[in-house]
Amino acid sequence: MNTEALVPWPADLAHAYRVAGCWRGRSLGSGPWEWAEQWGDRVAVVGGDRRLTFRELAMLTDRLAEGFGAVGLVRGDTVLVQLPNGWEFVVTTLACLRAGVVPVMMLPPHREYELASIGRHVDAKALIVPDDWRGYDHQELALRVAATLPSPAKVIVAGENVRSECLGLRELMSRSGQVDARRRRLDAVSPDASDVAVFLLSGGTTGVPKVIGRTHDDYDYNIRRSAAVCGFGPDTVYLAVLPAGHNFPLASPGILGALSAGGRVVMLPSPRSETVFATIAAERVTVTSAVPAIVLRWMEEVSVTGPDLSSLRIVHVGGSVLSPEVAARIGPALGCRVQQVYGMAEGLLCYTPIDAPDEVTHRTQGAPISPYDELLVVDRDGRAVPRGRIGELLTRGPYTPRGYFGVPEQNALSYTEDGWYRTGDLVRITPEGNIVVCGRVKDLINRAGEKISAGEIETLVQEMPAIIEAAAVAMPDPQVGERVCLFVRARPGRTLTLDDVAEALTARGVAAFKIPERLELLDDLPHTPVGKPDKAALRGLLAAKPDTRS
Ligand code: J2J
Repeated sequence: MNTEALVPWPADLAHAYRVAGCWRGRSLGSGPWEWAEQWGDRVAVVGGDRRLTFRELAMLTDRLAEGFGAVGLVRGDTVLVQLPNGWEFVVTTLACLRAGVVPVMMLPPHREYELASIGRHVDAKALIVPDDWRGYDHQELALRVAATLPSPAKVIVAGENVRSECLGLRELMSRSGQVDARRRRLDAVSPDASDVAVFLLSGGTTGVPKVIGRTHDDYDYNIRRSAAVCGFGPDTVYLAVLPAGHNFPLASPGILGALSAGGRVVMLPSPRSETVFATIAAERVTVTSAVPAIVLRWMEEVSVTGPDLSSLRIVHVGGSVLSPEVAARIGPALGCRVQQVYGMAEGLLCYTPIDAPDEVTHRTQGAPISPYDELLVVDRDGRAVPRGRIGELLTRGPYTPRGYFGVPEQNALSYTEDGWYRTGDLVRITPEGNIVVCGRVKDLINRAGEKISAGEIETLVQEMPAIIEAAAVAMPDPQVGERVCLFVRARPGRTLTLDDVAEALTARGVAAFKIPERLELLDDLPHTPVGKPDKAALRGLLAAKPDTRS
């Protein structure tokens, strides 16, 4: 990895965060053995038909970490991890943290376009994928992508059907040998706490790859504070249903929060109500996290005669706007409490307190996890607005890095000169210090918590010969919050259908969740005075002309 492409915290602040005890100077890779020493024989991870104790988890982590070394992956190398929620995801992530190999958290629906552009950007040395997932051949995809990357990249496959050109993940972790000796060897090459531990993907507002390097120090603090605020402990049974590569299920407090508190993690690759309810009952799940779109489905499909959800104490809801009305119905419907979570892969995390009054839980997105989080709400000219007024939220703090990896021009837009991250969210702060998300100024579509960059879609469809100009706009939707509507000025005499757009984007290797779900052809797009498509006017057109499909 090109470490010069990272943007570090200023040295004086880094020092202050250490002195304050936020940064403990330890690698996240030391976690599994520390946990094993405290909770050795208790079950740590459940995934498919595997149940791993903390001790087994530590041993597998070490075996895989050493296996990475044996195939030439060394500290500082980046690997694209595209695994569905299963025990392999957990072991792979921990082994990366242990060896200092940096996982880039891709999502299972990503295809050539995302894997190749991110893989090039981070100079990936390997892709770790399932053999086959939901009828799609990920090995084949990974081999195609690997062939386009600048450095020779290995394809490591989780599953049974490993092709001869690929390496088997299970084989890499089937190493024999002395456990303690291996542990010492790995301890000796442990990454520095200031090294990047994981690369998370940003929702993004342009076509530029935006990856966020989270250091061991910062992510450790993020996890520790989250686990404390959410009351995680050895009795926690956390169900991971959102794609585990998202910051929310991974570390808010999620999988890493539960394990580091001595709790248990149940990995489930699907948020389907039936499976989720059955798993909650079977594993006595106490807490899970979901985006509002998924919680809505659970609420619709839970029935009084349904399975036993009595173990469920808390649902964390975040990722997109949750209306106060829906928030108020979740508790009674699922028989648990709600904690709203407002977070971002870039850093800042806010939770409503576990024991907050309904007013706070239903109507706010909570308060930051750290007294060192700095918040600034500004108007369009960047001036602070009076407390309680709406403006764009800027933030800095001990777990909010100062820039994306390797994109200085983008960083000049997304961060202020003095290191504030521009969230692009419009918020107000209540007198009690809770954040209320009121809208956004960034140009993206939030589809069931998945962020889709309008600019990225526009750039891609503009490659189609039939299109002169295109603008992607969020279309409100009762199920998923927002869907992508594409406004297009087509070349005279050319026809264009939604299917044509879907076909072109699919052929280009774009993830299915980004594909527009409505197409509106216009003779011309409305423009702002500076000549950009006028999105406010387009949203107005949508409001006046609701979707008539089905
Ligand atoms: C409204 N909008 C929200 C909320 C995030 C925990 C929880 C969520 C994310 C996440 C995360 C929102 N109400 N409660 O990483 O660790 C929108 C905002 C924000 C953007 C960040 C976590 N919670 N959002 O969603 O990086 O617009 O992280 O800036 O995917 O989601 O998106 P992302």
